[in-house]
Amino acid sequence: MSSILSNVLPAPEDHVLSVIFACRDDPCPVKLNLSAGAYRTEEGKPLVLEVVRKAEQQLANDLSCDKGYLPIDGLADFNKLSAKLILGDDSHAVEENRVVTIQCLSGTGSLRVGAEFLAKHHQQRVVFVPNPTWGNHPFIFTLAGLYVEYFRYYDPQTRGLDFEGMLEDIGAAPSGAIVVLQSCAHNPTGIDPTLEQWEKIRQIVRSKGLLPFFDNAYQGFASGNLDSDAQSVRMFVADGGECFIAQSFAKNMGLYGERIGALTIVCTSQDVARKVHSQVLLVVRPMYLSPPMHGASIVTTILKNSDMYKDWTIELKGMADRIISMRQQLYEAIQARGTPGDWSHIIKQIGMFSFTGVNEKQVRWMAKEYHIYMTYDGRISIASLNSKTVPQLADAIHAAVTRLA
Ligand code: PLA
Repeated sequence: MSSILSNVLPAPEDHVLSVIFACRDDPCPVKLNLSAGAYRTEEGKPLVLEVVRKAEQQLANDLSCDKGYLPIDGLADFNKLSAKLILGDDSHAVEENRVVTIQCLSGTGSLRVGAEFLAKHHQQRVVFVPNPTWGNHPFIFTLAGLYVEYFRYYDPQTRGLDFEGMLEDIGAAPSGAIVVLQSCAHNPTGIDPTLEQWEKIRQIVRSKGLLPFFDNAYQGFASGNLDSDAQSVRMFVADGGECFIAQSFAKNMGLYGERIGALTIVCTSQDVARKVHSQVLLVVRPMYLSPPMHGASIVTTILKNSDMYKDWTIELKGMADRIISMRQQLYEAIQARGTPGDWSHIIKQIGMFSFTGVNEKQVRWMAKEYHIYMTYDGRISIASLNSKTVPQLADAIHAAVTRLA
């Protein structure tokens, strides 16, 4: 039979997916997957937060809940509460009704809706993203029809922020260019600017007339405190300027598979916000009509109820603290083995990941010899480690570094 599809070429190798597939196909019973950013408990299990279970029970018992379509922009209470979560209780922008928030499909969907909106309504088509950044950023913006360029971010020599380079590159961006900033717990480097540095970044973004687009995928996961992790965004919003924010509840509420997040667009006036809102609806409707209900209902139930909210912050802090203690354990285990080099970056970095500094050759070797999988840039998900797997990883890193320098 003739085939219409036989001319389809295989997709080029995707670095992240190929690691995931290699791990999936490895029959070794003690294989360790540190490639994807997914929180695991000390027992190595995925975690459903107790407060999420409680909210789900409550929703299941509420016979007034139906399964009708949500509006194009999602659940109204969800949008209001999500905006408050990132912008703060006392946000002037919210009080002045110049904030547009729409429920989207987690962080990725929020970025994509924002990108599509900008491709349609913004004259300047260049987007600057950090080098390196989350691997999906360039795809999301390019597929929306924008042009991706990079600003310097990571300095491999110091294993820290290349702050001078960052300011220089952002300062040289053309007027109106979109600048993607990760609000906290930068993926993959685990390195965030200090508050003083954020202030300098804000000044240059504003003085050059650039448009900040925050990716807020890890609020609460960096410090364990939701407000502290929102400081960078709030600094930009406080100056009255425009700002895009893609928000995700995948990590901080453990709702990965619910695909729940929000796009917030902070405008300069209520009138602008009204027009922007009407146009965002036109971006969403032909894409997926309206967003799914379950995740939004869970988040709304938790954010609305002060007891549940408090329980959530305690569980969130528990996850953040466990990640910090895994960093410490890994650092100590590497030190105890006398592995050559300075490994203090492991405890200095912030959030879910560690950018270990091991190279691609060493990563491939550890997969083959130790059945430990990480992305080829040497990024590991610290949140996927536990006390039992730390020694396994430290042994592998020690062997890889000493044998394959
Ligand atoms: N933004 C950043 C910076 C991310 O790291 C991720 C997820 C997202 C947005 C999107 O998350 P969401 O759509 O689930 O809200 N990055 C993961 C997942 C955790 C992945 O790439 O498959 C990562 O391992 O990098």
